[in-house]
Amino acid sequence: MSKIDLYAARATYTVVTGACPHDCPDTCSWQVAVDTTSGYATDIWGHANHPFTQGRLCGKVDRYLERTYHAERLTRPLRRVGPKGSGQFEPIEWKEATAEIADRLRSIRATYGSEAVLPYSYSGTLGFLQGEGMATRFFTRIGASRLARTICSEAGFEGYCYTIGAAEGMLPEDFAHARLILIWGSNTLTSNQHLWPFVQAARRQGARVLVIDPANTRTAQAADEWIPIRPGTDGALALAMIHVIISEGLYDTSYVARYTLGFDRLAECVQEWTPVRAAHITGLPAERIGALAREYARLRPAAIRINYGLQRHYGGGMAVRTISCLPALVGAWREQGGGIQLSSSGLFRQMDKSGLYAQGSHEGSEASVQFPMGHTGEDAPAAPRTINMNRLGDALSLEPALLARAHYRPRPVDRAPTPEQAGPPVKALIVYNCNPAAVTPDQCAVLAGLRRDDLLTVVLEHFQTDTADYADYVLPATTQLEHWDIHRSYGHAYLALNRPAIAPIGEALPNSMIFRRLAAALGYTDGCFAETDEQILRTFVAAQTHERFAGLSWERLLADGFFRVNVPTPYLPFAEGNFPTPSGKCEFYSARMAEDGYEPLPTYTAPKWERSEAEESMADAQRILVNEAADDELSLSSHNPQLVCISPPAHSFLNTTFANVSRLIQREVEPLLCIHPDDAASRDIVSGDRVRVYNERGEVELTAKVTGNLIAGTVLAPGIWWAKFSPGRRNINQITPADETDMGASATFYDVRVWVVRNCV
Ligand SMILES: Nc1nc2c(c(=O)[nH]1)N[C@H]1C(S)=C(S)[C@@H](COP(=O)(O)OP(=O)(O)OC[C@H]3O[C@@H](n4cnc5c(=O)[nH]c(N)nc54)[C@H](O)[C@@H]3O)O[C@H]1N2
Ligand SMILES: Nc1nc2c(c(=O)[nH]1)N[C@H]1C(S)=C(S)[C@@H](COP(=O)(O)OP(=O)(O)OC[C@H]3O[C@@H](n4cnc5c(=O)[nH]c(N)nc54)[C@H](O)[C@@H]3O)O[C@H]1N2
Ligand SMILES: [Mo]
Repeated sequence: MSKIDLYAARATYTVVTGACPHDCPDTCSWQVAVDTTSGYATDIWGHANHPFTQGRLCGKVDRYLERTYHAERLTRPLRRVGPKGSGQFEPIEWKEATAEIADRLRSIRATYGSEAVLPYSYSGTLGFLQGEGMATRFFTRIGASRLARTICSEAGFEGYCYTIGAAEGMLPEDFAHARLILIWGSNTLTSNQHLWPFVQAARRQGARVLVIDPANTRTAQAADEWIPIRPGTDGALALAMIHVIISEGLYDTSYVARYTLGFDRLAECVQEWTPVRAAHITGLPAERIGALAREYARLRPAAIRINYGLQRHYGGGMAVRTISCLPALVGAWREQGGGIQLSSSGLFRQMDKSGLYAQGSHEGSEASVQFPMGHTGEDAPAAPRTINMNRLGDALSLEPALLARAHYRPRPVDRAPTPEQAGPPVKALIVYNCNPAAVTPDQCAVLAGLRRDDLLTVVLEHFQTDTADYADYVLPATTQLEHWDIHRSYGHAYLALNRPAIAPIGEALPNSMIFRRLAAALGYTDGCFAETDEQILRTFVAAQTHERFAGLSWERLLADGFFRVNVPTPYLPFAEGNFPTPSGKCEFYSARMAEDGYEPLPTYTAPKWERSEAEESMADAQRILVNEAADDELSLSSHNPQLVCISPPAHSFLNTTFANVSRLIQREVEPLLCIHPDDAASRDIVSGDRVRVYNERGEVELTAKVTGNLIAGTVLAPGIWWAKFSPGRRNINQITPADETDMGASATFYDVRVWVVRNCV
């Protein structure tokens, strides 16, 4: 018997349809059984009718009830009583908390101006309302600094859009029709599980599945072949593939002639990109590169799935831009099962969000489609400054030169402000849907900022996270079981409605209500703070007049729980060109890139870790000299070369979410460092050893796992553990850089080198 029938048969149960709020391409629809006598949710499962969820939740969200009813859920507002970071708080009343916060905000704005207030949020929930909906109303009203939400996907997004025009491409269902599937920089079985049934369907029809990844991930192990590439070098592989496809005449001449721009120049610029050259860079045999290019061009339809793993490197934007040229070159877009998928967020780009944000949103780039409040370069002169979230450490510095560096500059043509133009120091940080003390790069700098006594930090949370420990006020927020929302997806074509299933736990409130109360405490009486959550969402749905949303209504969402954007099935968006680029073609040559300060043709942008080793170790040595054990470090560095360190998602966590649920912690065991047997042997490391992983930024202690499922020269630390549950209360973001990618000023988490030594203590 299906779950829904099971509970329908029980008089005291109701079943409520909702949606998973998490940052994952799958955006599942779920159903929750609630015991109406107690009001408790007792069961949760994937919606059986949802064509992509297909009745299954992942191992993490299967535990959503455990997380919701966790003994450590925050249930009352808290005020700090101990030093920052100590985690010592006392409960207070909501009224007191909002009044005190409003007082502090008023005096900060009077002294330093509104830009001294900085919102900080990312992807705790991707809901339109509990994400940035009400928050935007609040921060726009205040005139706070804006936040460029760059921590995840901007580089790839920008690179893709320069070539294709928008974040649109293949839909996941169509992977079932492919004969060749390249999974490129994505651990699909971990981070996009619901795509896998379609990959399997293709395999049953004889498709080959290849995984291009520095690690032999569970996805690579389940595929036909692992193509072990050095991190950050995918652009070189793609250039060599283009070289082979063009030089051997394997491209689709008529597709190229009709629907692409700049082929001749592309052909010229890839001439030097022989497989031999790319082999030196990528670590792959030249023969394998040549064969891959031929397979890709000949096996039709050919599908590529890129996720965001490969763009967390300095050249990430250019790499994605180059890879996105491949389907047009071979005409893969013509067929069902051919093309590429990065993100489907562009399917929702015509949604009208102006009413949602009420005060007038300030969306600049396409990037803001995925995460609202994106960059605002073209805004009215009075627009507040925009701070790059990756540079939180700099943003919280009282040094104007560092603050200037934290300003958002997504393109080479965007100039940095001078220290004099940097604006006021950040005096108030309001964090929601985010755990910056654990997830943001250059953790030492972030924590130094969060420790500032003169900084007002307010954290809206479910749990006492690493970040909440640094708050002056912690405000308890509701989970997805307790509030309304609407979600769109970045991995498929469905919108989903989330209905609350249970009453809020303790005194927790939805983010929307917390911002309403803060607005009220500041004396704002604007109508946009009076609308209820349900009203806001109804109005939002009613405002969608674009043909893609024809048939969408509130009633329909209530009845079905989800809605497929009006695009044809199968969806072959570029079978006859129609690229949403300036030229309407797939842009091998991009004039827009030239204007923005880039090379207009695909080119290789090397990762930073590849920079001259000598140059780097000199600089590092100088910095390390100021550390204690300096002599040790210096002598070590000469015979202990640095390793590239990547820290992709752990299977059982979602960033730091779920990393406090004991059953999921048990599955991940402990904070690990996967290391190749050769790299381990030369350092005298065996599995189970505690190792120190460090560089000039910081250090973290991990447990070694020696494994051949990784290329030599690269280590891998599955993330993201809570720092406070890690040795020395430090996690992997101790060693990650706040440096920005080539495009979109995104994060370069995986473009970093570390020393690894066995810990002798
Ligand atoms: N279980 C789980 N699911 C998640 C998340 C999670 O934390 N846990 N996170 C969610 C989030 S926030 C996001 S953004 C999405 C997408 O998340 P992604 O970051 O795309 O995650 P993965 O799919 O694991 O892809 C990362 C893969 O890329 C590989 N990789 C790293 N560097 C390179 C490189 O330079 N080249 C190539 N070819 N491969 C490289 C890694 O080894 C890893 O296997 O997943 C979401 N889903
Ligand atoms: N080293 C390393 N660092 C990384 C990455 C990596 O691969 N390696 N990945 C990066 C990526 S891709 C991403 S997307 C970021 C993600 O970074 P974050 O956006 O910080 O994501 P989470 O760690 O999941 O933390 C989200 C927090 O929001 C809270 N939350 C959830 N729902 C709500 C709500 O409704 N209201 C409120 N107030 N709070 C809520 C959760 O309790 C949780 O503590 O991390 C980045 N950091
Ligand atoms: Mo992400």
